[in-house]
Amino acid sequence: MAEPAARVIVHIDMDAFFVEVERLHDPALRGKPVVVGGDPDGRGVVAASSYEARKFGVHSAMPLRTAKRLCPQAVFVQHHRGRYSEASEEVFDILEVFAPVVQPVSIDEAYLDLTGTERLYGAPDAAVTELRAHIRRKTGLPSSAGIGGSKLVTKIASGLAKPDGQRRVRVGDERAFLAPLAISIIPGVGKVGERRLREGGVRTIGDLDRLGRPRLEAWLGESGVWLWECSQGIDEREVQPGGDPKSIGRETTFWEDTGDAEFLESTLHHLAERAASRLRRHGMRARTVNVKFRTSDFRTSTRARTLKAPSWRDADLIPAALELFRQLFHDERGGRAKVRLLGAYFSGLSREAAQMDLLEGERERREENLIRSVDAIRDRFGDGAIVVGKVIRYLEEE
Ligand code: DCP
Ligand code: MG
Repeated sequence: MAEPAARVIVHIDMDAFFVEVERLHDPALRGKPVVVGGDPDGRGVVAASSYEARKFGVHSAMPLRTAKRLCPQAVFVQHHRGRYSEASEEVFDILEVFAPVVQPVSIDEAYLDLTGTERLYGAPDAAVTELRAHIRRKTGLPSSAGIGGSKLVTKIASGLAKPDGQRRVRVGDERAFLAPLAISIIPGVGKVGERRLREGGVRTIGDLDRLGRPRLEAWLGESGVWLWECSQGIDEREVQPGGDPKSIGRETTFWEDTGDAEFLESTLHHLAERAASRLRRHGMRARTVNVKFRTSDFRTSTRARTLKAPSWRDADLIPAALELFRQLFHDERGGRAKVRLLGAYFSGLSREAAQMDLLEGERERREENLIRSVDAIRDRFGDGAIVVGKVIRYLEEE
């Protein structure tokens, strides 16, 4: 029997994520040491630091005051949660289109399983170079990646490739790749584990390999076996697809609060359209349309409407969102409110097809196929590439 093809796993992690998102909003931060977390004289801790600041020893979770002492010339900025989740969603949208299986690990990090995509994408190195370039073009954000046959190896490789790099470890080269590295690089070997291993004379992963499995097992039991497996690059964990989302949406915060109803409506139209496209990409339908609205005095209101039947169609979802917006906008001081944040969300998500007669079913399937290809073209060439209205009309005339 032929051996099963080696897995092709990618670990991708955004570089200095919060810092880079802040740099999109304030380009003057580029090239400077930057610390995200807030007031350097306050009690907070560092959320993220730029690579320029890391040279001075600044790192995440360190008290801001310590960061200031180590790097007084750093620019200290407040953090903006909304900005990071927005950027994260944009990145995950790209990953989900690119890879058949995506496992989100944190706000800025994921494993991808690219096994079996070589015919489509070519060699994984080139595919990942293209993916990272695409992420940068679309979002302006740098990332790094590790490519290999297991989660362990790719996670370590992406860390070593940072910033703005990628590293591939070929199947069979794992032991040699890992041997010179310090044991602390193994995710899961904490400070205590490291101390204990050092006391036993183990400093590098190569030392684990030389000790061998029986001695490690006698010394540390189960953990010894696990450490030995790590030293061989053995890690059978699969890339697990993320579960179905509970809601899918898009929101935006304006640079300047605005009361321009026409501008707000067209923004909401765009947000709802992007969210609907995302819904279809997940192969889902929504039963409920929600609009979220925050005014300049930081009051947030939401309003929801339940559709007659779950839908994935722009023609059902977008008008419902616009209608909700008009109600909310009117109810806020008779249409004189200034808006800070606007969002469209779809919830009550399901996968099963709505009830319909046979003829409707056939028509719906054709329409669905068309919309999917429109979504695919938009992903590739941008929103302006196709006007959906025309496509749908063409279908109806047929
Ligand atoms: N984060 C945080 N608090 C921490 C660690 C991280 O708020 N203790 C946030 C800020 C980071 C983001 O999570 O920007 C991603 O964490 P990473 O560990 O991936 O760190 P970075 O992306 O900042 O840097 P790197 O280039 O090392 O990945
Ligand atoms: Mg990161």
